[in-house]
Amino acid sequence: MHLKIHLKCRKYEIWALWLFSFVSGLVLLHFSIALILINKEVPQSRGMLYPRESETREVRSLDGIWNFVRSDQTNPTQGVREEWYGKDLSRSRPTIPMPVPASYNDITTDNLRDHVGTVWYDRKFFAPRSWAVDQRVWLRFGSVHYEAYVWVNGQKVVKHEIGHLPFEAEVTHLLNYGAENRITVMCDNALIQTTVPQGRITELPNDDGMTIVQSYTFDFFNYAGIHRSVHLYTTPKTFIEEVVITTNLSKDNVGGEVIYSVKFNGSAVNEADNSLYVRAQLYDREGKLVANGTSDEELCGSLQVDNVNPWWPYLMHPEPGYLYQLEVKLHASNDDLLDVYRLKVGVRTLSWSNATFQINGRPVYFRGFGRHEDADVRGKGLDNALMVRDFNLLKWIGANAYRTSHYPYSEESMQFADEHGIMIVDECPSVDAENYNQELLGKHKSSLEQLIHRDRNHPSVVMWSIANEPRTREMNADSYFQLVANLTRSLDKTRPITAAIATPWTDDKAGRFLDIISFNRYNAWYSNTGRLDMVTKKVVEEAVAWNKHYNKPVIMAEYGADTLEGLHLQPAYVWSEEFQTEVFARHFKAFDILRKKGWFIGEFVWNFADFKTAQSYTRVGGNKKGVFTRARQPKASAHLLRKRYFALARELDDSSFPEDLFTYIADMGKVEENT
Ligand code: BDP
Repeated sequence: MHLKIHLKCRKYEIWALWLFSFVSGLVLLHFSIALILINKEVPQSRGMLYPRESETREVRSLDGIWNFVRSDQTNPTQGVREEWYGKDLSRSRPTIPMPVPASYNDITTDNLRDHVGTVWYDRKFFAPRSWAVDQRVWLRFGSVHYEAYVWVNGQKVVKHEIGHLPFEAEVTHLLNYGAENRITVMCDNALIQTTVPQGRITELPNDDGMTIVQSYTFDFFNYAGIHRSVHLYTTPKTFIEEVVITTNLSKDNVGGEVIYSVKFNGSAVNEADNSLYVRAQLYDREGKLVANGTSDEELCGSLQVDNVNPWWPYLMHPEPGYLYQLEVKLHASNDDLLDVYRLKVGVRTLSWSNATFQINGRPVYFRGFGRHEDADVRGKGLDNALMVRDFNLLKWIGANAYRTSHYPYSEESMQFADEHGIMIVDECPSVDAENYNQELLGKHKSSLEQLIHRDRNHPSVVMWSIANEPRTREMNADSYFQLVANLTRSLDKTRPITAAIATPWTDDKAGRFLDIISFNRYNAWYSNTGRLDMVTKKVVEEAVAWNKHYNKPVIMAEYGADTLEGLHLQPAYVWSEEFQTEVFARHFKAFDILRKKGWFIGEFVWNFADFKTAQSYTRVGGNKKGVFTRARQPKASAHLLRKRYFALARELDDSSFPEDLFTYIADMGKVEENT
C-alpha cells in the first residue's frame, strides 16, 4: 500500500519536480532563511549481516545477465501504473540483456548513458524444494543506485532510497518452492534537492521539442543500476539478526578483549523464554581456539585473548591486518543449536585528542588517497578483479589509508581493507550539500545510520566522514551539521568524526562539530593555476589556520592536478606529467613543515585513479587527477608518491624499503667519495 501511495505521489512529484526544479533551488533557499531544522528520529536499520554460509545458512547469488527495459523519460511511472512487475518484462516491452552487478550506463552504444528516471530489471530463479521447510529466505541487495522498488512474483517486497547501501527483505512467504520465481526491480536515478546527494532535473528545449536533463554539482558520473551483488540466503526460523563487536587492548597491547552483543529474531521463540544464549568462540589465523564464552541473558559477553595479535595498519607492523574469526552460535534454552554465524574480528583501539590520532596507543600519520568506485564499461558495478588490482596498487605505493569519497564502498572492499590493514575514512553519500532542509537532513542522517550499521564491525574503519565539501557557510549549516554530528556520535563513540571541507575556515560553520578537520584545496590548479611557486606556503598557512581556529588535528584530504598520461612538458605546465609530479613535491614540502607541529596527521592525494564525470569542457573524458590511469597503470607521479609514502613509513613506522624503490643510477658510494 505504502509503495502504491508513494508511487502515486511520485507521479506528481516527478512531474512537479522535473518541471519546476529549476526554481526549487530558489524556493528552498528562501524557505531555508526562515526554516528551523528539527531533530527527528531516523528509522533504525535491522539485520543486514553480510550473507555467509554456515551449517545453518545457505547463500545463492542472483548475479548474472538480467532482462532490462528503460522507461520513457517523460513517463517514468508508466511501468508501475501498467503493472509491468505482474508478468515477465519482455511481455510489456522489448528487453535487452543487462549484467548484474554493473552500472547500466556504459553497456549499450546508444544514449542510455544519460537516461534520466526509471529503468526496469527482471530475471527468473528457482527456489529449491528443501527451502520450504522450517526456514526463512531473504533477498538482499548490496546496493542499487539511487532508489529501488522490488517485487517477487508480482508482489511488492521492498523499497529503498539512497545508493551504495545494502537492503534486504524476507521473501519466505512469496516464493514458489521447487518452482520458478520472478524478481523485478525498478530503479530510479533521479537526483533532486532532497536526495543524498542532491541534484536537479530540468526540462530544456531541444531540436525536436523538450528534453529532460539531470544536473548536479558533484564531480563524478551519476552511474546507476544494480551496482552490487544480489543474494538469496536462508536463515533458521529463529536466527542471529545482528552482531556488534567492540574491542579493547591492555596498555602493553598484550591482552585483548572482544566484546560482543547479539540480537536474535524469531517468532518461534517464546517471548517469556529468556534463557536463549550465545556461545562465542574466537579462533586465530591458524584456526586455533584462543577464547570462548557464553553470553549473559541479553546475549552479550566478552572474550579475553592472551598474547593477542592486534590489528595494525599496513607497514606499521610486520603482520598487518591480523584477523580472528568469531563464531557465534545461538542456542535454545534446551541447548539445541539454532543458528551459526561467523565473522572476522580485528582487535584494536583508537584514541584521539586535539593533537593526535592513535591506533593501539601509537600515533598514526595517514598517507593515502581519495578514491572512486569507477571503471570503464562497468561504471560503479562491483568488480573483484578491479578491487584486487587496486589493493595491489595501494600496497605497491605504500599507502596506509583511503577515504571512501564520496559514498560507501562495497562491503567486499571493506572486508579486503580489514585483511590488508588499509585504514578507511568511511564517507556517507553527502557531497556538496546545500539548501539545507528538513527532508535532506532526515535522509543525510539515515545514510549515516545505515552506513554505521553496515560498517561498525570493520577494524579498518577508523573515522566517519559525514560529508564532502558541504556548503558550510550557508544559512542553517551550523544547526544542520550539529544534528548530523550528534547522531553519528550517538551511534558510535569509538571512532572520530570528520568532514572534508572546502569552504574557507573564515566562513565555515561545521568544523566545530567535528573531531578531526579535513580540508580540500587545489593550489596551483583551481587557484593560481600553474603557479608552482604558490603552493607550499599556502598549504602551510591554511592548515595552521584551521588548527588555530578549531584546536583540532588537521588532515589535507584532497590536493592534486589533472594530468593527461603521456603529456610531457618541461618546464612543467598544467595537465602534464611533470606538472602533477611538481605539484605533489611542493605539497610534500608543506606537509613536512606541518608534520613537525604534531597536530597535522595526514595527506590524501586526489585521486587514486582517473574517473568518469558528467560531460564538461573542463573534463577530458573525465577527471584526470588520478595517480593511476583509469586502466590502473601508473603515471609518472605514482613513482614519486611511492618514494614519499615508503619514506614516511620508514621514518614513522620503522618499515623497510622495497628493493625496487630506487632505480640504479650510479655507484652512489663512489659519487659521494669523489665529491
Ligand atoms: C573537489 C571534490 C572532488 C572533485 C575535485 C576535483 O571534492 O570530488 O573531483 O574537487 O575537482 O572539490 O578534481
